[in-house]
Amino acid sequence: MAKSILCKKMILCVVGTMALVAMVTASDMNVKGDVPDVHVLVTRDSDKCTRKAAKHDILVLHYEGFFPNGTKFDSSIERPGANPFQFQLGIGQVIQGWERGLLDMCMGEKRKLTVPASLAYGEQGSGELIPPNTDLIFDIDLIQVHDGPQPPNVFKMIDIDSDNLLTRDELAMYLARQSQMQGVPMDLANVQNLKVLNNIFTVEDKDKDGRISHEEFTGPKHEEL
Ligand SMILES: *[C@@H]1O[C@H](CO)[C@@H](O)[C@H](O)[C@H]1NC(C)=O
Ligand SMILES: [Ca+2]
Ligand SMILES: [Ca+2]
Repeated sequence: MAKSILCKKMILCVVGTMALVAMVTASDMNVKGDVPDVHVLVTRDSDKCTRKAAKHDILVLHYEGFFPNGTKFDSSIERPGANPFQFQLGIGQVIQGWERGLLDMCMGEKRKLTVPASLAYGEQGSGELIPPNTDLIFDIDLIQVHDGPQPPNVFKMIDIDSDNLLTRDELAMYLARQSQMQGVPMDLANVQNLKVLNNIFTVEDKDKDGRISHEEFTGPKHEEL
């Protein structure tokens, strides 16, 4: 995971829940007409579909990623050891294009996902590898699907005063606690966390009232309050 393009920005990935925020610019699951969505093409049907990928499942898969011009930028197969990539669906560990495009996929199925930049790495791109505003194409071979753990209720963890709204202060404190647990030096943490905080509010506070409601929050939470 750590070596994967899908989780390149380590600090953000460790923060986990918030990784999605740094990686996507549009994460509204209620797709509106004008928001480009991921395009899914099934390139091989599963022989017998015993299990379909659902939220919170652990997925084990091989993938190859391409730019629209055909250049391959990443491949789980070509890495040393060729270990398949493993992650939990539905908790922001991967780009939104995957979160959406892998839902209901059968074990043994192959898909080609065409992911608009807004559901991949957005205007920021990712490191040296993914330029800003780049659509990405992925060939996915889903090897295994199994039950994942119930993720922690991160919303509750952030919402210290339990009013079901996340303020900037509450989120800042949460990020500071996370950095401290990971032993990130304070100077560095302060700078990084401010960026993360701003990103999160830009993306998650959809009605721009300065607070993130339970409904707005796309990180791990339980559906019931
Ligand atoms: C293909 O597209 C990528 C991303 O836009 C770019 O970085 C790369 O230089 C392109 N390669 C060729 C051969 O055009
Ligand atoms: Ca609160
Ligand atoms: Ca809000």
